[in-house]
Amino acid sequence: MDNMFPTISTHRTKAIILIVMISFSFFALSDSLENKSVASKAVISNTNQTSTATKTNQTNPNTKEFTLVAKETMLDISPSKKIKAWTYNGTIPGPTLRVTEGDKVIVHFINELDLPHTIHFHGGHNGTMDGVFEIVPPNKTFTYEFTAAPSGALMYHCHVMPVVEHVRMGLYGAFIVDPKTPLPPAKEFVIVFGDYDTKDIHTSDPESAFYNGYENIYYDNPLPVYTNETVRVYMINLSQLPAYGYHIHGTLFKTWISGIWMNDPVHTQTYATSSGDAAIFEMEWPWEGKYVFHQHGIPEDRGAMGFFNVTQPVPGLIDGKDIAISKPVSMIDWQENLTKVLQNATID
Ligand SMILES: [Cu+2]
Repeated sequence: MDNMFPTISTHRTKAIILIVMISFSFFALSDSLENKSVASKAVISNTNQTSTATKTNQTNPNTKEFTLVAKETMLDISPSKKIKAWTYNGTIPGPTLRVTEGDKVIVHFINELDLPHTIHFHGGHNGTMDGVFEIVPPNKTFTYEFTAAPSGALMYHCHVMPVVEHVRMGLYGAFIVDPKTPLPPAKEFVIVFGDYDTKDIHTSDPESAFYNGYENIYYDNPLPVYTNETVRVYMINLSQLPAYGYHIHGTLFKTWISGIWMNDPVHTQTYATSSGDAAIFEMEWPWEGKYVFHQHGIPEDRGAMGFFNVTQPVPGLIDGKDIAISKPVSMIDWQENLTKVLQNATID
């Protein structure tokens, strides 16, 4: 743990460069997207666009618009494992897409890979937007459009067969739908559980298991929270493993089963999700300390282990920025930047 802070600071420069590059890509794509009619949904068309951008529609606050580009990406999933992945926008997992229940969601999918792919969203939508039968060939695009529902921790992933291969290669991410009524304030984290094997992409016994695309990512870079701060975890299981329990130390936690807000929470010490399922957890600690979380059993020894670093609030913390007291704090951008830095991705 002692070298944690130097590690982060040496990566900070890389992170800033990456953010600048992504910003340029964002603006470069904006023009081309402005010209794309929203009404042109469900069409497969030719494209030469290249971008890692996601964007929100600025003209209508109830429309959330994103672009996901499937591309071949060399990236690290541990200090010793560099893999040739398939990604949405250059990382495993792809970007977290976050909307509010009832929003119109528009997702422009650009397939820059050599094989057909799709995006299948969990949650409600009609069959033409399901990302199963509307196969998107190489160098083609597809626009998904639907109304976000229900609220909860949902997900997206490629659904071309063999699905295990397409997901495990990296084509997956979190899709968070917030309720229309704002949630109570909390410090929020997204944890997407995945796995990989460098020798057999179809194995049921993968050598790597990880949160947000990198082995032991939050053991080496613990999640920072404060005593008595409400912590909310959106846990998304896109591994190909059997259901192992997610266990958190030093506390019981409230669990919204399947990650669906309309469910009543139950109190749990450990909660197992299967592949393709999710859960929302809420907890807090009155004591300072390091509180481990992990997939209890085999995956914890293959990289699915991290911890919350709980410290006393210090003077000068800003409510809603540093600490969640009366306002929420999302750590999702911080998490995504950390994954980008650690994966050190290069795109062909
Ligand atoms: Cu695919």
